[in-house]
Amino acid sequence: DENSFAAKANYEIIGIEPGAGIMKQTKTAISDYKLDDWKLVEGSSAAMVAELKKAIDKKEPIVVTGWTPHWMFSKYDLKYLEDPKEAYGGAENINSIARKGLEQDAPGAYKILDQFSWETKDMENVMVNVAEGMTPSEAADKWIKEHQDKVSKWTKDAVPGNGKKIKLVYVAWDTEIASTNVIGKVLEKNGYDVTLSQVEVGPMFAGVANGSADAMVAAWLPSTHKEYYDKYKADLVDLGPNLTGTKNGLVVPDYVEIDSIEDLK
Ligand code: PBE
Repeated sequence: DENSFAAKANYEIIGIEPGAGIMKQTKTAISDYKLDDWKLVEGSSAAMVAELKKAIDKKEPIVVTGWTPHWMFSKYDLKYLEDPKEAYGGAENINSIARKGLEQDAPGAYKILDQFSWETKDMENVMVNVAEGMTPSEAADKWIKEHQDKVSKWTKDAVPGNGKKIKLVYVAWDTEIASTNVIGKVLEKNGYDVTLSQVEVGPMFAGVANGSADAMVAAWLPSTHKEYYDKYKADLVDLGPNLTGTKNGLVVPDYVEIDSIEDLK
């Protein structure tokens, strides 16, 4: 019926970049919950947030793909739709991954990447500053300056880089823009000549696996990037979580009348 939430939201879920794990999870959700009339709209993380803002300004219904950590939760009143069928898996981790041979070629960088670990509130601090207008580089510098205690744990016993080149790959998700800029700066301060290279998610995994990139800190596991991880894991060195407790799902403004993915039917 035309007054249903679904009709008012145009049967559209506002998605992000086509290769993102959350897009695949959303396709699973559409099929698990039998949302045959719904379309998943491809776009970008930035476009998704822009659509969300537009809808909130007009108090209109909207459903987006969303994840935590994200600054949008501190800026807007939002809720995750309940996911009783667990199409989005549960809480996850973000892992750091190095290329094979990095430990021998750049032991200091390897050690720093291996010791890199922070919390949701740290990542959000950087993300909020970027969302409010700082460049990622400025926001990373500020966070590092204010958290020397954490940074010194990451750099403990790491030999200096002596100008050796390190290439980090990342995808332009707000979370990864934050983490990659921070760890990039920390590697620079330890004497490495660091390049950050923005790519799509498939090439990010492929690049570290084939050695054209040295590392990434952006593997959401075990579910979001399972497809990519399983494909390349034999050629990667998994350094374990740098952040625990992430979440993916469908997100709506607090003011909408539904609470569960089941209510989208
Ligand atoms: N995300 C943010 C990514 C991982 C980081 C949840 C949008 C994804 O879905 O692949």
